[in-house]
Amino acid sequence: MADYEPIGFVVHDGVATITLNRPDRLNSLTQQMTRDLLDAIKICGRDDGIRCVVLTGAGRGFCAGQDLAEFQAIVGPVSVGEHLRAGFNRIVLGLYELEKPVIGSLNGVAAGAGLGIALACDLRVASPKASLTAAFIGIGLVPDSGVSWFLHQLLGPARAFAFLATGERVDAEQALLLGLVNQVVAADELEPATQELAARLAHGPTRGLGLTKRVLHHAARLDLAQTLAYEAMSQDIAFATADHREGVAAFLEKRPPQFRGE
Ligand code: T3D
Repeated sequence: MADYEPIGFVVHDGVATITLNRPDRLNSLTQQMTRDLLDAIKICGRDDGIRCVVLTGAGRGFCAGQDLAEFQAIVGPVSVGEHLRAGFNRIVLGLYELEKPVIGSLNGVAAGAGLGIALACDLRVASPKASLTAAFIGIGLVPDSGVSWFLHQLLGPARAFAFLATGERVDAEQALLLGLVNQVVAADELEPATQELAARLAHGPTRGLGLTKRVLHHAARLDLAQTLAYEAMSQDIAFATADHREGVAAFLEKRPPQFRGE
């Protein structure tokens, strides 16, 4: 297991928990954190023993986006666009394309690129202490880190524009109503509830879950006929897995399935 400082990384029983760990700055992202987070995501992709990923923050923030103090020193030698392409874009795509379920465990505020990272997770469980804000407009920037794309998908264009243009900060209950989070649990229940969900997913048919994620991503940009074709192709792959055979055998033998992620 890698030994990270600004990023906690723990693997237990098939669940990798990544903790953004710079609580005094609401886990805003430095270049070091960005690199370490990318490394952690890479490990999650390569290690077959990891079957579910949890992303959370230490302290009272989830992630407040780019560290704005460090940002001053970064831009100049490289352009903002280059900085995004080398860092946040790869984090967001890395989480989105990981063929394993990723849970965002939102302990506190998610802002700017931190919102993009939260929205790149497949599921979001939030504490009542969590809040979401795009924040970009407050510093005269446009949405990045996938925030425009995810908000357009989740809210539709008009509500997405209002959210982005006002910089509104929605609390966990509002986020639930808007469909930006899946579940709100009591603050002291956040970790156990997240880990329980993660354990359930980590004991699921990992290939089937990864393919489900891929099929949904394709469905977002294909028409029905193309989606039907993509589903059929993906079903050929899922059908060939040991977990599919185990699922059918368990059903016929009237016992719980023992999926192995194979
Ligand atoms: O190339 C590129 O990288 C460009 C791409 C940029 C992507 C982005 O993410 S742009 C958006 C950057 N993020 C923001 O603009 C958010 C800035 N933060 C805030 O607006 C507020 O802090 C929050 C709404 C997130 C939370 O407010 P609140 O009142 O709960 O906390 P606070 O008191 O503002 O923050 C607590 C501390 O964290 C505070 O430090 P202090 O006063 O205790 O010493 C604050 O300065 C610090 N902090 C919060 N966010 C950042 C930060 N320090 C550096 N960078 C931050 N992003």
